[in-house]
Amino acid sequence: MKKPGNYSRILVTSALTYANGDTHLGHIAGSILPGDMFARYCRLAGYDIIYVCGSDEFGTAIEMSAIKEGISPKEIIDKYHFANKKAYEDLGMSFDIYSRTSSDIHSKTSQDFFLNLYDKGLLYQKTEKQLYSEKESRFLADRYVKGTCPVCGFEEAKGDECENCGSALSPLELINPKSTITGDTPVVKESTHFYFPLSKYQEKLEKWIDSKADWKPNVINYCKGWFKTGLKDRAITRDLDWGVPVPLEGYGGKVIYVWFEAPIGYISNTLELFDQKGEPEKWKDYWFREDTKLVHFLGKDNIIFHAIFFPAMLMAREGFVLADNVPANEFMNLEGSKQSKSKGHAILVKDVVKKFNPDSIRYAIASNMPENKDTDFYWEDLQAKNNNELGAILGNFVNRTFVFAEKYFDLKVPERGSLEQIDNVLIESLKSYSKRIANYYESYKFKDAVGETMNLVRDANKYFNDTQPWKAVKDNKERCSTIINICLQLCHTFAVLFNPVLPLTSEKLLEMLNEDKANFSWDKSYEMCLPDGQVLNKPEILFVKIEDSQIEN
Ligand code: B3M
Ligand code: ZN
Repeated sequence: MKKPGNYSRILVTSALTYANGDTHLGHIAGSILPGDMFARYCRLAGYDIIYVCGSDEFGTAIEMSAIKEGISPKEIIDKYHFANKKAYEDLGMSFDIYSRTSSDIHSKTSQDFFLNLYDKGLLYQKTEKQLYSEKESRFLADRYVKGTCPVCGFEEAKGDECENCGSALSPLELINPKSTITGDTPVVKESTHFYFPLSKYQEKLEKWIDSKADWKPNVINYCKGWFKTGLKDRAITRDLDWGVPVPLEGYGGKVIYVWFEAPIGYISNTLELFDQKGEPEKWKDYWFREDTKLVHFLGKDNIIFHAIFFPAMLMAREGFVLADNVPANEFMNLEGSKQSKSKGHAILVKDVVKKFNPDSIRYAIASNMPENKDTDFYWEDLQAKNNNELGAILGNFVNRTFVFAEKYFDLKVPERGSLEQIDNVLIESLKSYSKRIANYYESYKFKDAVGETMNLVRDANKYFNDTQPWKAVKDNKERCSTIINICLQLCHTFAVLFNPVLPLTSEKLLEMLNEDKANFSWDKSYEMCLPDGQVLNKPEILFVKIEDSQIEN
């Protein structure tokens, strides 16, 4: 295995998707696609890498949706866990495990984590005022209450977060709070909860974040904003029935706060993965060794939990590796406004994969990825990217190369004779392209990686046009043979370099090239891997044109 820099292995996570609705392109652009592209690149680069994700199945977000759908929380997570798992598979995501936080292994891992901190005396109890609905005879935790954000005045802030300004809130901070279920105004009652002393870790966290010179400025600025306000200790239990029970006698009716246990889902997923592999101890290599590179992919609304809260928990737990990077993305909105499953303003993955080539969807998102600012998804962009780039540039190059191979060279790789300058210039450029694109992936610049890969295809098309094989085939067949040989080698290059974003197309190209998987690595992406005479398989059209009628609402 190759080593990624000073590390020996890589652990990649994508934010666990709430199993309370169908996953949409906002999730894909924020945390899922960047995680998958990075994981696919790392595998091709020869690193020891695992990629974990799964369903986030507790918390009031689940309960709210269950109430809205008139089913139980258990029914809603079973409905959407499997629906989202399938949606990700259909969109070509390559998790090593996609598990769920309602699993026994997750409950045990979360409770052990909680007890470790409790036994070390790091948690303390505090009786505090909570919002209580007399009508519903329940405490209104997190999403059970909404009101006006005290920071930005947004009137639809939730009890645990304001999606408008990204602030982490607690229900009592809301102005004019109302129950999200009944709309009634809650009263204030006392309740006792366990607290995690987050404030005690501020200094350590600041030092740690200061050491992250290569983190995205938007992530650093979010963290510095919270440091400036001053980190407050956080209640890590709730008066709820739906959740991981507090593992102590006398705490019935209380569960562990979802944002305390959900990130532990990355650990329990890793545990489960190696249990499945029959190597039950191997998970420790990924979580307890400092030469593990841990990278969290997520949207900006989850930065506080992945760059501050979870790292502080791991510092308290001791012995766990901390994130090497948290390259959070901004939002990909839908034609101007944030995608939201609860508001029904989203493009659902399950719908879009029925109508369009999954690779075209991946490519349209990746080439407009919200890496440093919000971007917008427009159907016209999907059509343009598919027709004018994937079809007209990549598909066209592959198609005319294979047409020549089939028509004039018996669908075999023709001999590569003596090279001319135009051949050498292109062949020599492959190594620098491969290195540049690798650097983009290594620094989470997916938009640049995809753009540069397509630039190479533009060069390939120019090579095809400048060498004029349609003329050479008449008056210098040997020259034509060399040209088509090189164009087929380029198809191998594209099969590798496009794999992170176009996995289906990459597979089709390998099939058409009848290629040995041993050549399928980043290091071999710029080599002339196809031997003269290799039998090719019949070509297929890689991208079908998207017609206007297909994108009209
Ligand atoms: N379920 C994503 C969200 O806020 C949240 C991520 C958990 S990652 C541990 O929709
Ligand atoms: Zn706000």
